[in-house]
Order: sequence, then structure tokens, then C-alpha cells
Amino acid sequence: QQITEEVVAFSVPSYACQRRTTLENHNMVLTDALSLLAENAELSEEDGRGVAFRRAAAVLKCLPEPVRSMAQLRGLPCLGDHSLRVIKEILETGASSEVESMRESERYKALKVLTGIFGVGAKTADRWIREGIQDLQQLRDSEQTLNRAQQAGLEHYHDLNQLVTKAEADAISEIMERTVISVLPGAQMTLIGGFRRGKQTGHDIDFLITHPEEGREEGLMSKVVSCLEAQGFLLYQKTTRNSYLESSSGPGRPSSNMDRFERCFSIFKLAKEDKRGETLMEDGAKTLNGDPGSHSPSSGQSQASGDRKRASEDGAKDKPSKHKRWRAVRVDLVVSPISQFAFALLGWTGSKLFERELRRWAGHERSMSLSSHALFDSKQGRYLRATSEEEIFAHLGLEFIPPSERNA
Ligand code: DCP
Ligand code: MG
Repeated sequence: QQITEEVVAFSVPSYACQRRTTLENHNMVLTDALSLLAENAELSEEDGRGVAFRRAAAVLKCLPEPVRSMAQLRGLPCLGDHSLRVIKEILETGASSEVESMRESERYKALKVLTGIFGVGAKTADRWIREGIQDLQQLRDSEQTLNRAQQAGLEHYHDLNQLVTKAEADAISEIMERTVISVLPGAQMTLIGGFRRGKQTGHDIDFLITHPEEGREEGLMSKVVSCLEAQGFLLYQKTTRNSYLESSSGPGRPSSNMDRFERCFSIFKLAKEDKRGETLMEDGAKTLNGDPGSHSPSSGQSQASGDRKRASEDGAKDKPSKHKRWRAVRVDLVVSPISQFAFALLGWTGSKLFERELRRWAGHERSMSLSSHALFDSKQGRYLRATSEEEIFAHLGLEFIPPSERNA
């Protein structure tokens, strides 16, 4: 006799911003495979293909149970032929030959290692590979000229490729909070990015800073950075100034998706805790109130002059040291005026795909233009104000999705 299993097809709305995607993923094997194809496409600067695989992975991430048969996927959005082929092979054999051979390919491995250096993107990595550079040692042995970010990236390679834990994020939050309030009482700081979505690890820590009185946030970034630097917390920093109002395309309609807030990309020097829970720093920067200036990190000297130097001059400093009592952590800071705070909060909480889908929804389904600064309604020809994320979802005609369910 035959046992016929009832097949209930899943049903999923097509935009990721219409769905609730928690961190509980019942289809990790499938989504890991599709994410790897997405990553490889992005590393090869085929962004269109990258997004297609990201969308396919996101659909599987929000399913309530593991996929058992192709029939269950009938009618699901965003699953193209290529993705379906990969899924089918994994369901039948447990793995995708395309994904496995990509994972093992020299080119993929080299792109991974080289773009794993802070400050190195797909273009640079591709150029180096064409010049015969496949790994860090070959880069150091080469005569390639590195900019300041890449120098710091190479120097702290090991640390920056270790995931940041929630405990480390909390420790840095505390330092940041104290620093921000000390330079501007009343200023407010919010943890954004993956940690706001409830992730337990991340590749960096992201903070959004504002002040409840419009305008008081002006000049805040440089004060925060100076204060962190004086305490010996920064191994590297690069601040980009706010250019929002200078934009030729006007507020709310940025020419690119890059945000124009005052922003600081930094590498933080985080003391490791000893057994008694006391923080340790090998050069004495014990607490926030410790004597400032006496242990200034390398960022000071590298800023002065000679922004570029040869890879070989960096030596093998990324090697983990037994005695090192601190570790390097990537920290991003964004300052927003309070009038744009809700948009900044929504725009910087992620995930990256969720953000992309929100903007696509706004444009295609509502004739609106959403950025991390504002929401412009083209039909009404005006900006729509909002003081909370809830209001922005309402303007967009979307059900509110809390941060913990934006893990698309
Ligand atoms: N973001 C953006 N535009 C940029 C950079 C980031 O809109 N140019 C948004 C989307 C991200 C969020 O900011 O979700 C934070 O960026 P991250 O790269 O730090 O991403 P996550 O924090 O989500 O991931 P991770 O946990 O790996 O840090
Ligand atoms: Mg992050």
C-alpha cells in the first residue's frame, strides 16, 4: 500500500518587510548554501545575482519548519530557477555540488581572506588576486600600498575576524554611554545593527547617538571621538562629516543609499576581563577615569602624515598573543539630529536585506522614497514626519515588525 503524505505548501508575502523573521531558522543548511552563493556573487561584484540569492535565502529563513519536499515550495516568492536547483539537490543528497566546489575554490578562499581585511572591498581584492596575491603573507611580501584603514585592518586581522560577543557589546556600550554623557549631558545613545535585533554575536558594534534638543548634536561626534582617544580606547578611527543638506538631490532623495550622517568607523581597544571580572589593559588604561593621554594608541601617530605605506611594513602583528590583555573590536558610530532619529533608527537596525526591501516596498508599492533621514511621498509631494519606527511602518502601510523579527 502507499502512504500519501499531505503536502501543505507554505505561504509567504513577497517583501521581507511584510514578514516576521526571527533568529530561529529551521532551514539553516539551505539558507547557508544560498547565502554563500549570494556572498560569492557580491564578492564578484554581481550585485543583482547577490540580491536574488539573499531574497531566496530570506524566504526560507521565515518558514515555520524545515522544508521536506519541493512541493512545499510551490508558489513561494523570490525562488528563481537557480535557487530551486540548489535546494532540490540539497534535499536529495544533503549538499549542493556547486556550493561545495565554490567553498573549496582558490578564488573564493582568496577573496574571503583578502576582503576579511578591514578596508578591503571586492574590487581591491580582485585586483590583488590578478596580481598574484592570495593570502596575507603574499600581501605583506608584496609592494602593495595600503591606505590607513587597510594598515589597521592588516595589523588587527586576527581580532577583527573573531565574532564580537553580546558581552563585549555590553562592555563597550557602557564605555560609550559614559563617554557620550560626559561630553554632552542629556545625549542619548542606542545600540543598533545586529545586536538590536537580538543577535548574540556580530562582526561589529553599531551605535546611534542623538540629543532630544534639535541642533545640540552638532559637533558631538568630534567631541566623543576626542574623548575616546584621550582615554586610549581607539586603535583607529575615521570620521566622515554630515553632508546631507549639501546633497544635490535634496533631502530624502539621496543619490545613493549611503547615509550622510556624521559617522565614525573605528577600531576599539577593549580590555579583556581577568578572573575577578576586573578589566585589564597592558598599558594601564584601566578605567574611563584613568589618566588620559598617557597611553595613546597608534591612531594618533598614523594620522599625522604618510597615510599610505607598504604592506610589508606592517609585519605579522595580527598573530594572537598569549599575553595580550586587550582585543580589537570594530565599532561604528552614527550621530543623528532628533528630527531624523526614527528614520536613522529604522535604517540602521537592519538586517541589510530588510532595509533594502523596505526601500523597495516604499518605492514600488507606495511611490515613496525612504532613507535613513526621511520619507518622501511623491504623490503628495511632501515629507512625512515620524517620531517613532511605528509611525514609519504606518506611513508605509505595513504592519509593525519589531527589531527581533527583522532578521531577514
Ligand atoms: N546599514 C545601511 N547602510 C550602510 C551600512 C549599514 O543601511 N551603508 C545598515 C544596515 C545594517 C546596519 O546598518 O543592518 C548595520 O550594519 P552592519 O554591517 O553592522 O550589519 P549588522 O549589524 O546587521 O550585522 P553584524 O551583526 O554582522 O554587524
Ligand atoms: Mg553590525
